[in-house]
Amino acid sequence: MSRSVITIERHIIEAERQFPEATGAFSNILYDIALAGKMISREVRRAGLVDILGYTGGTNVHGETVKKLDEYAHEVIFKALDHCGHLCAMASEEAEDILHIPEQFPTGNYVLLYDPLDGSSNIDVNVSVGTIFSVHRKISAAERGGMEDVLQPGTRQVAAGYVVYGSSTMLVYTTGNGVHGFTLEPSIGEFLLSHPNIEIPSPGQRIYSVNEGNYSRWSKGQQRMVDYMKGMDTENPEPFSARYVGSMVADFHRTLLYGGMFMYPADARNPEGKLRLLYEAAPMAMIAEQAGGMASDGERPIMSIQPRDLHERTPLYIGSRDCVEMAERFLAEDQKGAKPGSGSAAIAAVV
Ligand code: AHM
Ligand code: MG
Repeated sequence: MSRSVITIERHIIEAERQFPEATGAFSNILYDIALAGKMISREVRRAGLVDILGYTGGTNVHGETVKKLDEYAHEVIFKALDHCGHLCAMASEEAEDILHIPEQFPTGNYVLLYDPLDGSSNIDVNVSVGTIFSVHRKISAAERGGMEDVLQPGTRQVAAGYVVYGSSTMLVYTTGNGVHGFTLEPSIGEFLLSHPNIEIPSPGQRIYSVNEGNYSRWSKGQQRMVDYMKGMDTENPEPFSARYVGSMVADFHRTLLYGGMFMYPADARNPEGKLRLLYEAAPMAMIAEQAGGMASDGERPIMSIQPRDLHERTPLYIGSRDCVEMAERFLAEDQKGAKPGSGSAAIAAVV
């Protein structure tokens, strides 16, 4: 007997029925994000034709000026949601300031934050990229929203998700009731439930994911942890595997399904790390926590950080609970000024 097919629309409607007081506003926001994801997916699939079709930021063969794909993705999401009447404002990694809903459209009680095309430098070499989003409730009295509405800590997110444009296109999201993954069936243009109730394995596969080219700029604790995971420490003779795509959405997606840890630490050149708190770290932290994993800046939960700036950065350690706890222990050695190698015995119990 064939299994029943659950589209993302059906999944959202069934979730909404559990809340009789729901107005449907929140569900509409999620549909519109899914629609924007499909449109971006279509263009990413054509990115190999970049010299013919454009998206170079320059001029195409017809002599027309064309947008870069990340600018296109930024606009598609804004335009898919600006008129729905459910948002009072948006903020995008591609825009310096808060994005207000145009005057001609009604406003609503939510705000959307998004990174339209994360890892976009990978497009030209046919490597996976992704869109990341999160939704908050409006908290200010301003009809068209204000900074207070977009600068909220991760704990106040009411939904978070991402779309990964990989060998297939997948949308993964949470509304605080587990994490669910949908794969785009291109012939019918629908996201179908393929990964219900995703849980990060813990202990998961022994995989670490980091740009190790920055090793010389890391703190001692960070260096010792990676040495430990590479089996260079007598306490851990069994090395982890290393995997690093360089697109956070792809690296996080693997971590969500297989376990292990993705990190983008602080380093001497980027003392706050590279990734953005609001557009990258906080949404993924909500997903990780909902999947039974953990996300930390090395000391405290990412979800607890009160943002001060729209484009604030944070170090990030995210994945299986045991791995992220291990990271916090190694990094705590930096605070104590411990000597190299001194923490490994305590850490060994965790892995
Ligand atoms: P972007 O927002 O400019 O695309 O940068 C974010 C990306 C992440 O997807 C990825 O994890 C990271 O940058 C890779 O950085 P690096 O090249 O320093 O390893
Ligand atoms: Mg990004």
